[in-house]
Amino acid sequence: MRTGSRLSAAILALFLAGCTGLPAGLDPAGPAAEMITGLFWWFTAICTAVWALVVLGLGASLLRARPADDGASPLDRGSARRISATRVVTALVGATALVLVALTISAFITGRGLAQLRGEQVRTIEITGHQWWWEVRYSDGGPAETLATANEIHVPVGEAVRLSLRSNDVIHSFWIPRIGGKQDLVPGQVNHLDFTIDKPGIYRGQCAEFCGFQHAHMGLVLVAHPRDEFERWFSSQLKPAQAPRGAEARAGQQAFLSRSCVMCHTVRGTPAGGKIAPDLTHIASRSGVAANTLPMTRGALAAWIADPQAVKPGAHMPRTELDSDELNSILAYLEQLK
Ligand code: HEC
Ligand SMILES: [Cu+2]
Repeated sequence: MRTGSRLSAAILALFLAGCTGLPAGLDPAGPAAEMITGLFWWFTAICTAVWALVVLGLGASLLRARPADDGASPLDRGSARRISATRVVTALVGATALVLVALTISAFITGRGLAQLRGEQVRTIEITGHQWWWEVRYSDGGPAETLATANEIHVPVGEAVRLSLRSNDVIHSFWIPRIGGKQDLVPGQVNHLDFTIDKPGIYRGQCAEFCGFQHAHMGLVLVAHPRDEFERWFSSQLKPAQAPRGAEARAGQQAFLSRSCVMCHTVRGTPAGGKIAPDLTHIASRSGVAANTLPMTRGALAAWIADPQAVKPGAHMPRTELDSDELNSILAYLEQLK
């Protein structure tokens, strides 16, 4: 008993010390996530009740006095007993079926509710999964309003958003626990995820389907802004890259454009037009490097560019031999791409 109570005290202490607030999956930030969280609690309540009843029944049958030992074999105890046992088993099978039907119906109702949220869809954002980063494209407003970024989705709060999800290679899964359900990104198919966010904030997400070596380093963030702040973000991202300021940054741009970087990366406003890697036009405005594997600092950028394979072994960016002047100038250039 003493060990038991110590164990539960330890678990409680862990909860109080280690967790601030609920786990992300139970802390919804919008209607879709709220519905799913509601369903989770409903399932938990029903399953807890069933478990408690089973344990009570088990306890009761263990505690019940045994029939007096009259020497008869247990097999030919009175038929009245057998009939009551049949009734009990039938009733319990019926109850089990009822519980399953109730859970199925509630899951169905939640699914319908989620589908109805799709009503007044406003903004579509295209998300493409790549091994191991997220391409994010805004192309609702025609060619003049099209932009691409990576590993960061910006949305206005209170506006219905539809993500159209594709994959460039293998199956990935999009999951930001606080905004709603998970959805797979399947090659050759377009899936959708609809949501609205109520509170401004930064919501962390992660690829949730094993997709190869660096799957665990395929993080993303969703930033929900008040509408005017979102409009400012959007119009600053629409602009082509700033021209480099200062001799070092100019040398950096030259180095960037003369190296293999341009084969894979785009920097709008320069000849760099590679399409198979993250768009770097406003790289310095993002909060993370390499699908949020590292924070956006000069040191992290340097580590990544000097040797991507040391940071993220297997990532589809090869190591480029750069001398330290070249590396420093490229860093000076990229840091200005706000
Ligand atoms: C063969 C294609 C290729 C070449 C060449 C290449 N990159 Fe990359 N780069 C990638 C890919 C793919 C990623 C995304 C890797 C990941 O996160 O898994 C990436 C990521 C990056 C990032 C981080 C972007 C972000 O938003 O997280 C930077 C910065 C970067 N590359 C700079 C460079 C520079 C500078 C060069 C030239 C010295 C270069 N790259 C050459 C393919 C390439
Ligand atoms: Cu993955």
